[in-house]
Amino acid sequence: MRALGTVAWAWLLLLQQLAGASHVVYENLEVEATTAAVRPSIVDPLLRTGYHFQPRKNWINDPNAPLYYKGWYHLFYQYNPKGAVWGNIVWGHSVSRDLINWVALQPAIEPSIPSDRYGCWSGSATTLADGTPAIMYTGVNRPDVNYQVQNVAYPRNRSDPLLREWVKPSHNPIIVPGGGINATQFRDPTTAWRAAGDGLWRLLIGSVTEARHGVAYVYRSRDFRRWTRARRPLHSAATGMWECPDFYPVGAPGRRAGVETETSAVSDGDGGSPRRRQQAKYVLKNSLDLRRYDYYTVGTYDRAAERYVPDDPAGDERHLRYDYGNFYASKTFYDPVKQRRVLWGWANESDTAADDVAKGWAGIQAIPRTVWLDPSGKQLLQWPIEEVEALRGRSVALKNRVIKPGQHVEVTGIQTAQADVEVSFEVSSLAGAEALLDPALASDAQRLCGARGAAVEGGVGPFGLWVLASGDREERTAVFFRVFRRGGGGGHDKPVVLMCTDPTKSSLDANLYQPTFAGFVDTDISNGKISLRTLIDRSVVESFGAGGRTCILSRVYPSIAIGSKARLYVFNNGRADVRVSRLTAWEMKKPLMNGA
Ligand code: DQQ
Repeated sequence: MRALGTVAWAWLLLLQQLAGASHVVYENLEVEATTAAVRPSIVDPLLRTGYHFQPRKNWINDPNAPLYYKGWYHLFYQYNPKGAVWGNIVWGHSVSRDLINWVALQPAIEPSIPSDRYGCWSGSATTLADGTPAIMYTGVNRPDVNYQVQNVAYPRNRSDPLLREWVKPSHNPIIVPGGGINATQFRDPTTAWRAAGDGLWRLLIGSVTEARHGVAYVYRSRDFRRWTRARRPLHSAATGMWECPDFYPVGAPGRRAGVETETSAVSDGDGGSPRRRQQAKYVLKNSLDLRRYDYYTVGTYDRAAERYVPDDPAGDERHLRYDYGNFYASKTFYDPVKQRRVLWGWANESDTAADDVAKGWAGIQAIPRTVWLDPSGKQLLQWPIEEVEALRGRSVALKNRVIKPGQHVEVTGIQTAQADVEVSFEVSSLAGAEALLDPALASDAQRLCGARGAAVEGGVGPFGLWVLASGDREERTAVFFRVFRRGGGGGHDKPVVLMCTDPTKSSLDANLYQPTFAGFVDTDISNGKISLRTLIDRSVVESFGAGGRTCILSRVYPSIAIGSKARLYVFNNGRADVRVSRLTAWEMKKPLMNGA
């Protein structure tokens, strides 16, 4: 490795990261990285996120076993206590009263038994009938290959609301691969649920078949100790390995209240009337190892057959995503305090591993999001938990401001490197929307955004925000919408709305990996109205389009627009006028963040 030039070395590390090589151990990185190219601005502490979850230092990846217990929210996470690259994985542990201010505790689960000696990988928590939380997680038990088994851990002291110590019973591992399962691709147990009728516990484990189909195996148990695999998996699709499956019920379309995963409630015989249960919708989410994103389908759970059926038969090909940007290995939990379902997701860096070593930290969690079923019943809506609004400080507003074609307007009066921005746009007319004639682009938001980025003038749009922009706008990250009409539809088809984050100009450093991210927005824009909310946090731009119908998180590393030099603009690069009916931008305070 030493023979590699510094640029080649940096690119190699970057490619490994992008290829999803999350399980690569960088044995000599700390040494090698000192000779690798590190961008001077990357280590600027003002690029370190302020209000997104992160530990004081080092590497984190997947959120694990989020739960609420005796007045405290708990978040565990994949953590390398020894460095800023993946490796030496233990379960970091932090607690919070409000999901915003966090206090770090000692790691909760570390390698200590034969069945987790070489790694304590991802898993979930289940609240048992007597209120005890149980953690199920993947252990790696061989040094040569990543041979995976599932273990359980219980709190040593149930009266400790901070759940500081976890005990691994001697009957671990409790699930081992068998019956043709690929033992190196068998991981990430879900929260367990208990179905009325037989009262058995069920959970899912992600894997891949010989035919390269992603698969969620169902395991059942009466006592949470002896588990047997069901004859058929809950679901499977031709996608490659499924990491970190998540499976949960959602409320009726448009109802924001979450639904608890059936656990203790079922044992009391009140799991809901058969009719109610039959109508309930479920979400199955999988993290695609090959492409490193989280996709989900909405469907029904056939308890008798122990099968999940997506409502949209093409759902496994269409890949509806929680987030069209940098967001992976997510996990939800039901919050009994606010009766909502909350989603956590990991956002990796998009610099190089050598940069991360120089910074001394890598990885954050996205702002927790409340998720619920859209009134259409076809997709989820997501919105930052309301608690984040407690961080809002000074604000400025724009009202009824028309942005003419080619114009931009600066939002002044507050610092915007760490800010929360909400905007309501109104397009004067959709008549000039560009026709979307190329079927390859019409079905691929990512390609469409690549071809028609923020700098390409359009009919209706691009319009939106330039965030983390330098005074001369040479550096800027664009978050925007663009409206198209479908070709050949006689003009009566619903307009197509594209939402895009374009960070290609986010830094003067040309060597950063800064792809555009995009998703279509399933919204009715016939009245010309659409909203955008963007959480800006120094090196994160996390956006929610049309009330959370489409979300995009992007990591960016400006070289000039840092700290007080970061500016915020509204821009319109289309040919139709766009009115900002209202824009409010708040400075965001820094919460307690694990001592970071
Ligand atoms: N990360 C964990 C695995 C999981 C992967 C290891 C997803 O359990 O499959 O750190 O990022």
